[in-house]
Amino acid sequence: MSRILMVAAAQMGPVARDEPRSSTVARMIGLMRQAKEKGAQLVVFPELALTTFFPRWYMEDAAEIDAFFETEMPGPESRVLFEAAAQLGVGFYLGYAELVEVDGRRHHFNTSILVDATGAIVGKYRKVHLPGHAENEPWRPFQHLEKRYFEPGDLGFPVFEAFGGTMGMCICNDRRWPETFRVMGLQGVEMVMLGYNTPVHYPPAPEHDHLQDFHNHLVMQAGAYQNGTWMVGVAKAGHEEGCDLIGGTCIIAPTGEIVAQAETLADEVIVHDCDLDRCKEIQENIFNFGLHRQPEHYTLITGTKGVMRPPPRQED
Ligand code: CDV
Repeated sequence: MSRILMVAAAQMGPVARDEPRSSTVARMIGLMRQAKEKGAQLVVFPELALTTFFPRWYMEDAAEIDAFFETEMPGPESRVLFEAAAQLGVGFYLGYAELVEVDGRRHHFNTSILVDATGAIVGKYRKVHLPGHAENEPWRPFQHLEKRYFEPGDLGFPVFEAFGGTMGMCICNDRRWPETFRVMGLQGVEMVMLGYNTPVHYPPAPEHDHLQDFHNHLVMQAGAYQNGTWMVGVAKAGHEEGCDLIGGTCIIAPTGEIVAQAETLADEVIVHDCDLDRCKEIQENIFNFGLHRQPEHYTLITGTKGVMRPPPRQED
């Protein structure tokens, strides 16, 4: 028996600061059509796909900042994406900046949604691990102000029964944290979707710049294998507003093997027939959690945020 889900990873090239959402959405619909022609049932788009990666700029003006956010989803410009998906009969994962008001308080999140083949939202995730900093740091060639513009997600790492399987979402920096995958793994996740914007240059440790592509695949392949899940990682890539973003969009099998990978730093669609039943090869064997995990030894992971070193050894 097999449960095949053909998934498409829709990498996007740069989005300029002044590119209107209507143009970005038209590009995305083009990618969606290509994906459908290849037979895809589900299309995964990048993080913050509707706009340029705005956390690279320091801004103080609330209206200027909020212009990058969506107050409704679908909104006036993104509605056509939902309509195209429903008309084509494909689902999608979309990353965007979300602005919501709850009890008179405004909240900004770095969000992704899962939309089914009828155009209905069936899942939402808000980015938990926000990298970067909150204040202007002029020594950097560009800023990474996610801690200024977003608050950490408040939804945890939910999974969703959709597309014939158990689907999970996370966003960019989340992929570097094993906890992200394990929390979804413990809910039986069978496919994790993730969009990212990752600069080649990492100002706090530029000696690692040449390792950006390696680290990108390293963490996603490890997360897939250690939880026996399919993984779809999708970049916004290329030279965006003076900043080089890595590509490396890929689809990873539950064994940790990359089975499809983008070749460019531009708009590009790759697809793969993912047999969700292959998750069992790992989940029922080497990483059979129920059989092999020893959670009583893992309490530090949820009980502690930073490093807790042992007390210094007493001299005799
Ligand atoms: N958008 C991101 O979360 N980017 C981070 C960079 C700043 C390291 C990432 O983990 O790729």
